[in-house]
Amino acid sequence: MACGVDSQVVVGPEFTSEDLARFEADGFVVVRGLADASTRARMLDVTRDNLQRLVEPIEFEADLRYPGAPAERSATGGKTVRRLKQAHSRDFVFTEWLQYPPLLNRMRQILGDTVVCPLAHHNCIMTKEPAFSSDTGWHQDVRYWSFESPELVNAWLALGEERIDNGCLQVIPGTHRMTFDRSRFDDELFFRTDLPENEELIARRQYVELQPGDVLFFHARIFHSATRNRTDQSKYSVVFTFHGAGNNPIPGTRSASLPELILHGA
Ligand SMILES: O=C(O)CCC(=O)C(=O)O
Repeated sequence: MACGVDSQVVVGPEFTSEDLARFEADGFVVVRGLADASTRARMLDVTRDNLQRLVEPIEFEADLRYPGAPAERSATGGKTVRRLKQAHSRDFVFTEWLQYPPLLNRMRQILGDTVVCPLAHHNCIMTKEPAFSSDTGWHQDVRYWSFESPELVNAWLALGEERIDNGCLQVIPGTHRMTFDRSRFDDELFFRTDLPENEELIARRQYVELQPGDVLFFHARIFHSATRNRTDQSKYSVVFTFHGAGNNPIPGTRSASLPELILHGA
């Protein structure tokens, strides 16, 4: 199977006990160089081709209208893509990625032997284009997801460099285990930045800068955000979410609207 390791980067087959302790305490951990150059190149080829041909399903920046986005699809820049959805069906390289032992083993360490990948959430190539990208406010991914338990873990693979200036993710460590009053969120369940009682927590943000091939594992309850891309180069990331066997989507919800992939370890 592809996805192997670049010769100059040594990646262990699984999390160390320090990684696991950090994930439990902070809600995130970065593994450097998990995806090799040939896997990234294949993913980038698919991304560029699908962007050029606007292969649906697509979420456009204008659909969400976050700050910085064009007001509508017919406006200048209105066809700027925010996400190529259903990444898994776009090319076999994504199936290979989901089965790649150094990724899957790590998910099994957190979620248990049988790891399940919902196709209804994430399962996308996140695109952040220079001219019309947007700011994503502080949120928890599970806010609109409906599972028996909120214990889901995301794997965010950087296809290129992710830095502060091109809108890398920001996270607030430990928030995956905190609970907050509803009044601290706005109508769309973004954590409000205008409340003095939220300031101290937001000040604890950490910027997660990534090199190509690095993977950010983060809990779907952790608060995260990102700014728009302020450079002249596109930023692309491949994102999937996972849960353990027994944590089922609630019937009738969007989370149960598509099948799930059951991933068995090698
Ligand atoms: O890159 C970004 O703007 C953040 C994306 C994100 O967190 C999300 O869509 O859930």
